[in-house]
Amino acid sequence: MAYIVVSDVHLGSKVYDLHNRDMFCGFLNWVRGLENKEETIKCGTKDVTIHKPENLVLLGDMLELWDPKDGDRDNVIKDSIIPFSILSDMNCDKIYVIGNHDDSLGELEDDVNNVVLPNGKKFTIYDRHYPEKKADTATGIHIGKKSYFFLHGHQFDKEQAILAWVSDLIGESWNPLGWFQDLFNIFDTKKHWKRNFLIFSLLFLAGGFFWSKFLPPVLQGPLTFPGSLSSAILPVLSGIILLFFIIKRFYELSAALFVLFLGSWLFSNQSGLLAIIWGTVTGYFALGSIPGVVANTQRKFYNMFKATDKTAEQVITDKYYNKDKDTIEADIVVFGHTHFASSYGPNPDTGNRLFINSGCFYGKDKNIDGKMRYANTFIYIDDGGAYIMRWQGQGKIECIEAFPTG
Ligand SMILES: [Mn+2]
Repeated sequence: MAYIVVSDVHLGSKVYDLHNRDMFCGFLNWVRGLENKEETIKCGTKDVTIHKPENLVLLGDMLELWDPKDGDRDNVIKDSIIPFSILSDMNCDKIYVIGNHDDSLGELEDDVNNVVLPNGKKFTIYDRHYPEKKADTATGIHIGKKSYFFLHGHQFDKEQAILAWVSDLIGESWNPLGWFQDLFNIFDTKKHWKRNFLIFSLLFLAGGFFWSKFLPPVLQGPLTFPGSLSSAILPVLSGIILLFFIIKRFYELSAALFVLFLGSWLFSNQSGLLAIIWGTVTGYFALGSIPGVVANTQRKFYNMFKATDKTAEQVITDKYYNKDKDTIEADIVVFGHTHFASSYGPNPDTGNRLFINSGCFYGKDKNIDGKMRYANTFIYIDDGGAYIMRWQGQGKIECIEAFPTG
């Protein structure tokens, strides 16, 4: 049984350099080719043979849905077409574990569950980790003599804890910045948020100035019901028709009628009508610009707390990882998220588990405090052990670290 694990490709990202996408596609093609030709490479003194994997684990942040290039999610689709075409053609099952930058795909967990591709291979999405939890503990899967557990790793971030807590509470993924990102991807907002923000500010300030002088009488108008019975006939009739439409489930019609009804009532009061128009227009420009402001500042906000470039050791020892809360039952925990292919443990800090980080296909190699943080890394696992490896293009592989178990 062989597994290959990759994470953090961030397809569609702003700082995404096409070089990484090309490296990733080249890598996928190489994995596809393992079917016909196994590859033997040197890991220290040992020769390791890389077999065709039965499973390919995509360990999160494959897509950049939080902060795509120009804030435009179309760029994610553009960057994904080629890699996903190759993926669908590969002769192995695909396991997509959701990360934080692609967490909205978690909603697909029930839909994309053992979906069989034309070549007979399966594609499955796991919202949290692989394998899934059974009862209270999550037991790893056995490959050779060891058990392995796969998760993206943002779960170890202190800063993500509040999001996770609220998500657990309401029973669905909660991500306020994702909500702004959704709003930002409305065409008018995406293209004109700066202009819209200017208009919103002007309307808001002018309106504020105006209503501060006229607010009391304005509120009196729309909030006082018509006094005489005769003037109540029209609203009552409209109400009955409205109720009829709601019962018949003509919701759009009901909504339109309600607006008309409200409008005609307010029409008798000029300032009330003006307030409605002002509120609607100002609201439109607020929605058409504030998500742009948020979407364009969130990167700076996130960079203040980001866990990127942390080694597996830093994740554990900086208390990003809390072993007392850990319910994972596995010898080896494989995670990504920090973009730093590295390992830590087993020792008491790690609950006597080995932690291996799959690194990334993102950016360039970088020397960080004397340690190389490589781009374009992956993990190969088979019965003989686990290996952190580095794709250098053109079929060139280098072994970074080996964890023989056999
Ligand atoms: Mn991540």
